[in-house]
Amino acid sequence: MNKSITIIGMPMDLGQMRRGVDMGPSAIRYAGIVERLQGLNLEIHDRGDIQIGRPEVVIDPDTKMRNLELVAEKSEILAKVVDKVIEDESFPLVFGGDHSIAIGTLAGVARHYENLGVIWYDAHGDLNTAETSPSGNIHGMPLAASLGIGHPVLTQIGGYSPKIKPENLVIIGARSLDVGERKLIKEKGIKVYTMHEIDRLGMAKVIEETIEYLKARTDSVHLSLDLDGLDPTDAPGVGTPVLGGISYRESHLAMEMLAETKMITSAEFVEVNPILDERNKTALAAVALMGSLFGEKLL
Ligand code: Z70
Ligand code: MN
Ligand code: MN
Ligand code: MN
Repeated sequence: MNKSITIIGMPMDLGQMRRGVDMGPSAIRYAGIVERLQGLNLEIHDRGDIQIGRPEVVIDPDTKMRNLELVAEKSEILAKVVDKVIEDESFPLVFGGDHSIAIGTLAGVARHYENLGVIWYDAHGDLNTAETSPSGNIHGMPLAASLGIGHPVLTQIGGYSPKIKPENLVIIGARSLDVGERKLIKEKGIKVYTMHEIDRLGMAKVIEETIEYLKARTDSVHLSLDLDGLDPTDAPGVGTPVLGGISYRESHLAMEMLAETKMITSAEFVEVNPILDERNKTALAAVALMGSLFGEKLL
């Protein structure tokens, strides 16, 4: 893992309908992320937030997609910032914002690697397109877009497509998948550890297998962690809570095991919504998990 880490706030809430997720980066900072990572002898640069403003909601009459052009415009900016951070040999650590921000993050990251691996830690697949989406919300589409599937305005962010190959992807924590997403997972042979596998194998085995799988085929790995991957009792401050999720403890174990491998080269923590939270619990969980991801140990 790089010694230098650059925090990028991406307070974009345009990919879904609930306000408040734009305050995610602030909530994570209030929960003490900078101090926490400084305590690990890392060089932390917080470059502040990318400006989103308060644009008017626009629903595309043809595709029913929410804020398509706005999400694309802001994603291009994020992609450039992330690209520059990697060029400067720092580790990009992005705070959402809703999960649509991953389109921009991955556009900035993937151009630097031949075979970028992705761990998608989430209750959802985020594999919808305008055609399969039940909501028109772009936060349900970033993984499809990054695979080169969906509206060209989304797949072409950064000027190239695809960002990742389906065989370089591992989804962990899935328990809410739409019909079109299931179809795509089968078609593309995407590796998914649903809650069923996590219950059955245990998180240690799931992460061991994930590491082995990605080591064999990728040259670096991006972690995209949606806080709704965790159970709502441990992370209540998310827009789309789904019962029966990954526990706080299991998540720590996952982060600790990933830290040991030093294979993660970029990360994002998304969907923290302090308006829906209980005393900033979800942001505090995110900070604690980042501590583990960056090598924090008790002894
Ligand atoms: C649903 C959709 C979603 C995050 C909810 C939900 C997608 N599959 N993604 N929360 N992060 O609307 O596409
Ligand atoms: Mn570059
Ligand atoms: Mn998500
Ligand atoms: Mn989700």
